[in-house]
Amino acid sequence: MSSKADILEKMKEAVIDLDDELLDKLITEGLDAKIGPLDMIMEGMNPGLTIIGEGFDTGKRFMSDLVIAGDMLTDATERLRPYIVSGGKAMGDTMVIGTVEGDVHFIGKRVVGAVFAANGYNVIDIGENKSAKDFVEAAKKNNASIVGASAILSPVKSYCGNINRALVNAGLRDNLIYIAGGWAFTDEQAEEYGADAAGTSAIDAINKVKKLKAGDMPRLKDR
Ligand code: B12
Repeated sequence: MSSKADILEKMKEAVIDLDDELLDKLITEGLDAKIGPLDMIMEGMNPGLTIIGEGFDTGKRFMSDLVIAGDMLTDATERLRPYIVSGGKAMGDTMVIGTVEGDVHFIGKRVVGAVFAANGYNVIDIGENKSAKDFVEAAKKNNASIVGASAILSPVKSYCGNINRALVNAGLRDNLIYIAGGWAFTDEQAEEYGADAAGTSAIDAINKVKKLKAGDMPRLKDR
């Protein structure tokens, strides 16, 4: 049997080559070899996606490559989701998560949602290109204790500030944890836009939320 490193490397190559059949076989191999689903997504496939993104940036790849690679990751995440969720013990807390207005990227948001579900959260995914009003309405309706905003594109990251203001105006902000994240999201940006923390990955996000809840990391209002 191939080693974990071999399988992850082959997954990266399969994404770079846009070979969805091979990726599917490698996921089966990965599951048989008991490789964690998040390791497969973040250490295997994601580096391949990053290379395609960089190729797009420098004009070496087409938009269609981004779409195909994005679809491959979406299918893989859906296939692996039950394996991420299987350890979860329901604890009654609700997280509302969505991608901000102007942004349609959803793969990372789904991975974050799956990790929070695996940690016992009832996750309500409101979708992509969502306004501050949509976030507030969903938080109110579902009595959310966590709101997560995904902002992948640089020009839309500041929209996370609009969501914070809308949560404040609705009187919800003090009673919930607000976490923002996405490609290259920094702690400084999170602070500037009024979030309690920035999550650079799904694992980083759940770890920070656990610390914020336990009081081991101060919420923005207490800093
Ligand atoms: C796939 C992809 C697409 C797909 C999206 C498919 C889909 N359904 O999501 C499509 C083809 C639609 C697309 C479109 C565009 N894209 Co695009 N895309 C990508 C690509 C290659 C991968 C993104 C991805 O899914 N990564 C995998 C996931 C798992 O990683 P992630 O998103 O970073 O998520 C993790 C963390 O960020 C964090 N996280 C994410 N969300 C959240 C939320 C919370 C609450 C928290 C705490 C954490 C968190 O945790 C996640 C899991 O660990 C990236 C390159 C890259 N390396 O990121 C470019 C990229 C993001 N795209 C880019 C661009 C420019 C575009 C377009 C504007 C292109 C165009 N000219 O039209 C459009 C924008 C459309 C729009 N309005 O949104 C740029 C952005 C540059 C910038 N500085 O803003 C990138 C970086 C490519 C590049 N290098 O140029 N794209």
